[in-house]
Formats: sequence, structure tokens, C-alpha cells
Amino acid sequence: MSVTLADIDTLDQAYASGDLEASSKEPLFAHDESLNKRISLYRGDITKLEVDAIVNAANRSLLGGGGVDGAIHRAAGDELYDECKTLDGCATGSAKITKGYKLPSKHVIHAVGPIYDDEEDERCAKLLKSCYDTSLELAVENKLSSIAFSGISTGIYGYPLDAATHIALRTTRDFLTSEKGSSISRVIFTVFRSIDVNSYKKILPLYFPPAPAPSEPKEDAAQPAEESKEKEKTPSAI
Ligand code: AR6
Repeated sequence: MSVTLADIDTLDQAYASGDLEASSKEPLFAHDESLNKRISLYRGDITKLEVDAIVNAANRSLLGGGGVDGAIHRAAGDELYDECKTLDGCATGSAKITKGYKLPSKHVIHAVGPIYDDEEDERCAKLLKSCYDTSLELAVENKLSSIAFSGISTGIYGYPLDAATHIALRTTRDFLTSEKGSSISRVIFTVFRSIDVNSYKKILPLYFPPAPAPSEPKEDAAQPAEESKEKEKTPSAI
């Protein structure tokens, strides 16, 4: 059974239901209600998502592999492999688009993340950011409005999870709030393991915070209101 956009809560719904909570840290950006309606966190199998495009965490050959790449190729069938063979691979930090074949998703964007190397942290960060930018640009060029990301480089390629989550969220936020990103109506961050869920639940509220809680009324200000309520309830006692 495939999972549609209507089945997946947006961030404003997740905050309202209590699935997602504000951070105890100061958010990096102000609350933006319309933006929170364009973002989702989904835990599950990306191959089940009925969206315009899912983003595969591929390798430079684009011919399949393990992890999410293997799952996507298995679910899409041999025709995906056949189309990938025509693409002549892909550079690290870039992405290429194919059809989705037997997947419920119309397209697959194959992004090639960096193999993490802590001695080249800055270069890896640039390449990972470029995967998100290129994928979002491909979605816009192809007039796609919904896109689901897998956690590029955070599995076999060993990218430190929280650092990768920050890059994914900052790059996506910058893109969606720029003019070129206005046609994207939904970005779904698909997470699989509980460590991924925890990382996103911790970091999402920094980039996409909920509406600030209404401030508590001051004690002395509350007093007259209480009194007048009492009077309303017992007019005959006056
Ligand atoms: N749906 C959603 N997420 C998944 C799924 C799934 N079905 N399966 C795994 N994940 P990885 P990488 C998560 O290793 O680090 C391949 O061999 C997984 O838990 O798939 O970029 C390629 O061919 C993790 O959070 O990708 C490359 O050679 C995330 O997907 C290499 O691995 C990415 O983990 C790429 O390594």
C-alpha cells in the first residue's frame, strides 16, 4: 500500500498533535506558518511514498547498491536499472533524475553524497549541501512539487548524523524561501532508524519552530479578571 501526501502530517500538524515539540534552545529562525505547512517528517520506507520524486542516496555509478539505493532499485524494477545505465554515472555532490517505474513515486532523483572523511569535513559539507540543492533544482526544472529525501550519506557513507541533518534542513529552508523554491509545496524528510528520528526531532524545531506559546498573564493582572468572572456568575449576590 502506498502512502500519499494526505497521510503524512505537516510540521504544523505535528506540533499541534504533540508529535513534535519546540526546542529548549533558541530557534535559528522565526516561526513561519506557511513554511511549516510545506515540511514533513516521515518515518518509514521511502519506496512506498506516492510523491512526485523520491531522492535516492546513490553512488557515482548510479547502477544500484545496498541501503536505500538497493531498496529503490528492487521496488522500481529492471527498467530503472536500464534507464540508469544510459546516464553515464553522476559526480559526487550532484544528482540525476529518472522515472519511477514500478514505484508509487513518479520520479527518482539519484543524489550522490560524499563518503564522509573527518579530515575533509568542509569539503564533505559542501558536497552534501550541493546534493540537496541539486535535487531541489531538478524538482523545480521538472515541475515537480512534492519531494521526499532519504538521509543522503548518513548510512554506509558515514556522515555524522546531526551535522547532516543541519545541512539538510538549512539548505532546504534557504531553497524554499528563495524565489526559485516557491513552486515546491511539500518536502518530506524520510527517516528510517530511531537515531534518525531523534536527530530530526531535535533539530527541526531550530529551523522550523512552532508558533511561540502565548505568554502567561501576570499574577496581578489575572486578579481583576477572576473577580469579574465571579461577579458574572453570581449577580444576585451584588
Ligand atoms: N527508506 C528510507 N530510508 C532508508 C531505507 C528505506 N527503504 N533504507 C535505508 N534507509 P544508505 P549512503 C536509510 O546507506 O550513506 C549504497 O550502497 C538509512 O537508514 O542507503 O548515502 C549506495 O549504492 C540511512 O539513514 O546511503 C552507495 O554506495 C539512509 O537511508 C551507498 O550505499 C542512507 O543510508 C550510499 O551510502
